[in-house]
Amino acid sequence: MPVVARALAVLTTLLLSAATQAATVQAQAPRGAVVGAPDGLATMPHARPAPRARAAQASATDPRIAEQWALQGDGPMGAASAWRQTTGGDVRVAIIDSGVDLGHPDLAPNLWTNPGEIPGNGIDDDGNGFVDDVHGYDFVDGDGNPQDLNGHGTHVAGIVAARGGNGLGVAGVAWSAQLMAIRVLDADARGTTTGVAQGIRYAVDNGARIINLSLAGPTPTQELEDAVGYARSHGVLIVAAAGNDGRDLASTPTYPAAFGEDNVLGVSATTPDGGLSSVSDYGTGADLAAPGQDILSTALGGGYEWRTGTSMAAPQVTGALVLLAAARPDLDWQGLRDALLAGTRRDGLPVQTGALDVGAALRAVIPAVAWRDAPAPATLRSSSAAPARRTAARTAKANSTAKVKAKAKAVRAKKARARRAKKARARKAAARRAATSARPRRITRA
Ligand SMILES: [Ca+2]
Ligand SMILES: [Ca+2]
Ligand SMILES: [Ca+2]
Repeated sequence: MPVVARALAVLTTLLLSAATQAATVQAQAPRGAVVGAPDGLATMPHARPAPRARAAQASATDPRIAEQWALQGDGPMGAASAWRQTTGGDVRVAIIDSGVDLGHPDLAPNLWTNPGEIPGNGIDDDGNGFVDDVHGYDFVDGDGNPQDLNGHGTHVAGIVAARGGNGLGVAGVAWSAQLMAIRVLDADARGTTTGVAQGIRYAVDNGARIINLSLAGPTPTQELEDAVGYARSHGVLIVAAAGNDGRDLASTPTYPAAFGEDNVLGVSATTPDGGLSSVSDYGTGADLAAPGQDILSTALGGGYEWRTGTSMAAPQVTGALVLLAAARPDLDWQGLRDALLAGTRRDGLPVQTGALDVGAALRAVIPAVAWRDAPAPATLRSSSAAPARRTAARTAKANSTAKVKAKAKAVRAKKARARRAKKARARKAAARRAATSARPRRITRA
């Protein structure tokens, strides 16, 4: 218990210092509890996974796909099977974070655009209460420009849906989507629960089906919980990072992940080995786990970078939900959630279900007749398998086996010819009988 008490004291200290920061940035906003992005941990270069050649998954033309370990084959999270069914669509998904680098060439094609808003004229053209909100809104500065000043939200957005197959950079779990950029974290990736609640309501009111919240805070404020309930009543799923304190959420809960509402999916982070990342929170409140360590994605200024944390795991799940919603537009939030959780791998991770498997999730909702399997691997002919170390004895045996086989084949061929000849004779006889019996009928009808 003293350990827990110390941990809470440290959290409180961080909370207070951060609260001061947030208050100066957001003077006009109502006071709210502080939330932070649970990572900010740029991965050290030596931790970068080595590129791996994957001829079997050449469909993504993005040049850095081989460095995205989570998306290789079906091993980490079933991406290969999923991408044979769908690579995304126009599913609207809100990234409530530090904003998005709106000019990033691997993100710009997948940005949501508010059709009723004219940019830069200082007028709320579509009357939704927000001026010039073309791609989303900035609740930190209170304007229509949710440009990222930290890099966190840009990284998260790329994991969900960096444009795939465009010959550029990386691919998201979904190759296409409508990314709504909602800025609630400042340049230090700090914000308040008030801002997050505002962001959730904006996302819901503007048609997002899924909300990604790669952020967490220790305080379950009523306004945050009300916003989560607002999303639920409008059929919107919320995917939340579990937090990066390496703790059990049962004793040290983070919010919104630990809220009891069933439209909230808390996500823990896994390593390339499939185990729980040492930084990841876990336990009650963590519905499932997903790859979160050494994740390559989009960076400010049109670049790419690695990051580690549950902030990187949540958007894998969000991307998976985009694929599910694209494949089955008829499913409501419960259908999407049930399919996602039904597909998880129950492999002993300390989370409510198991590890994300987007292929298995899709398999749960795509009819068997419509399911596209991997092409069968080309079979090797015996002649192409070089008998480099074949001994004389084995060669002789093989030759003798070959002779026996050839003789058996000749016998089979002779029998087959005989059968075909017999069938042909039978067909001719049947045709003659038919012609004979048909003649009187023709005459009768005529
Ligand atoms: Ca507007
Ligand atoms: Ca406008
Ligand atoms: Ca790309």
